[in-house]
Amino acid sequence: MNSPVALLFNKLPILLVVRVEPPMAYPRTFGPAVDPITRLGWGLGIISLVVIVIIGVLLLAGVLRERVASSAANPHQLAVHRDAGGMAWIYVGGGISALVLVGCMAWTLLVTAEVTKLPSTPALTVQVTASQWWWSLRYLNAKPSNIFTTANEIHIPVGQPVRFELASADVIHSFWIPQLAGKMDVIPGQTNVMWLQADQPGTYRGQCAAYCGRQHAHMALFIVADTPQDFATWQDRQLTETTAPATEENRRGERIFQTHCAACHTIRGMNPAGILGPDLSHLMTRSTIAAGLLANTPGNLASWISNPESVKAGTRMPAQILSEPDLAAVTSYLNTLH
Ligand code: HEC
Ligand SMILES: [Cu+2]
Repeated sequence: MNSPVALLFNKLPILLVVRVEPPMAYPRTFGPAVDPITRLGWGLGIISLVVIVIIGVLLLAGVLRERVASSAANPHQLAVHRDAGGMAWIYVGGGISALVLVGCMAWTLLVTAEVTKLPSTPALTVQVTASQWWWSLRYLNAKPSNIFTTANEIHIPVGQPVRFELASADVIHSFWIPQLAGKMDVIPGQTNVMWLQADQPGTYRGQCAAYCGRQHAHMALFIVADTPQDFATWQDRQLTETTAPATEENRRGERIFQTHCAACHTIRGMNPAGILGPDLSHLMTRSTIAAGLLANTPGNLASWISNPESVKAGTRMPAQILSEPDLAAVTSYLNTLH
């Protein structure tokens, strides 16, 4: 069953539907915090190519140029012949190269200044805390009751600048959503500030971009750029508090959650409220679990909860020793967290 041929045939349909443009392709970008960098990248690339072509042509011309005739006295001896004023070529070549390089440097500095300049009136500020191996997201608000926390999936309103304050709970990570912004390191004991803006609605994939341990590759994040109405709806949903579950099964699930999980996880409106793991208040509004590793389906939730280690080796969430019915009850309860 598991022969290489069978594997190939199992995987073939997946290979065929792989999108031509991978989700993190950055030759094409979608916002003012990154578009100048993209233009710079293309520009420097094209200039480098032109330089290579010019030098290649000159080199070929030099190699192929007919040599000045050897002196008649000794036909085996090549004449070393220098045009008067040949040094001028060196000055011209050196001068042009220097101009091009200084121009590239100036362009780079201008772009750097442009993309790092924080917007004076951001639509919102999100505090991002990176941990091995997931992202906690706290949406700040002047009104404390409007502050909420979520994980891994950052909703923002389309077409508006959003400010990010980046902190780390453990090691160095790097916050990178290639289609929307350049990389920014996330360093323990320091808060780095950056911004981005998405000009088109859609989901943009991001990834931790500094090796941060065993599951570094499974530390993805998503920016979902919503229309202003969709964003407002999402935000209102995040602000709602949990209510007592409707069925006996789910009430049991909630009790199991409180005894087994709430030391690490928060559900808005419930005590205690742990912060070692992602906020689960509105878990069902997220499309993936475990930082992009699994689609958020009831089956994946159950296998994650019963044995996270088998899904994401090294994860900071310990395996839960739960009976089958208890696991079903807690999973069913989590499925009510819309
Ligand atoms: C010791 C702390 C701890 C305990 C106890 C714990 N978890 Fe977790 N949990 C975590 C951490 C840390 C993560 C993030 C793992 C990752 O993505 O690498 C996590 C992730 C999750 C996720 C995925 C959330 C997301 O958005 O990616 C779910 C669901 C979850 N836990 C449910 C539970 C349930 C249900 C229980 C109790 C049966 C539980 N956890 C007990 C620490 C804990
Ligand atoms: Cu990381």
